Amino acid sequence: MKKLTLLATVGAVALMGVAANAADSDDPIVIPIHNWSSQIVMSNVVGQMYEEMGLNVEYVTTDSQAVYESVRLGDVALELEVWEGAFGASFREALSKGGLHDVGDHDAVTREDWWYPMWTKDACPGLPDWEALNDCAEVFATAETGDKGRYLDGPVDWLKHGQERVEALGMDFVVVNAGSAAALWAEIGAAEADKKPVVVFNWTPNFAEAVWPGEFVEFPAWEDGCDTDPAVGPNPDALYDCGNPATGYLKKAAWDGMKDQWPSAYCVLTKISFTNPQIAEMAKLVDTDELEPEEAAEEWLAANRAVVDPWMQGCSA
Ligand code: TMO
Repeated sequence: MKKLTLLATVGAVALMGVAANAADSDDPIVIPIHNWSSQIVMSNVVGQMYEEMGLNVEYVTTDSQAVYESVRLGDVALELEVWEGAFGASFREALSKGGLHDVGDHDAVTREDWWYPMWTKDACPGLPDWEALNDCAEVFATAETGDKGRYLDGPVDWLKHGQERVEALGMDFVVVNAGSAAALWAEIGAAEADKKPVVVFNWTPNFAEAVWPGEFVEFPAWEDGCDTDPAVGPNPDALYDCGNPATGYLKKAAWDGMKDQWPSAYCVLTKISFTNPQIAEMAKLVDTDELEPEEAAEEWLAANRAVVDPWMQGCSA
């Protein structure tokens, strides 16, 4: 029964030239989904590619740090967006325990850090320097933060360590965690009409860069060990006294068992490499165009067959 289903599926899809290898399991490939749009759309794009190959796919919403333990244990098959700044530490930790591996980098170069829309510079002309930002802290004060500035950090599970950074660098800012990515965009959007100065967590590639020109705050440059060795960075007694990597990686990761259980899917994963504009477009289809992630993925795929078809054809049986 199992075999018949698989053969029928492979037969049908073979017409499209992207058949999965008969050695692929028909168990669902479990793909984890997190709480920012590009990751959700990219996961659907790759899931839809796998479905075109006759493979079964299931999506699960998971915590974006705990997922590395899930990949290591094979509870999910892969992770498509390992951002260096947010997840490098959890990824390295899981790597050292074993069970997952690095499937290579996307073409994309990433940055995640304190960010402001350009109008903010009118109120704080020394930007993007972090010390100039700190000298302007009162410009960002709100009823909630008293005479200190408000910094809206990402949702807690992204572990951005904003509070530790404020303490390590002696900054006059209060760190507030956004409940969702949407709360970050709402903060910028609400400030736009009056050109109110705001500083929030943001990243690239993202849809936001096409909507609000802006800049990242320049903190002391990231050095390896800034999050593990107090001696690294300008404050000899503190961790997190550096910015995030300004040219961070975006990796793919897989459970070690994936290549034996779904060799064709694994083969495609090794070839996948999205660029900054492609990833920004994935986010835009949801955050600006307001499509559901599944529809956004369909639309993205339809517009990018020339990108994905060679990856899939290169992995056909
Ligand atoms: C991990 N993120 C892209 C939200 O910074």
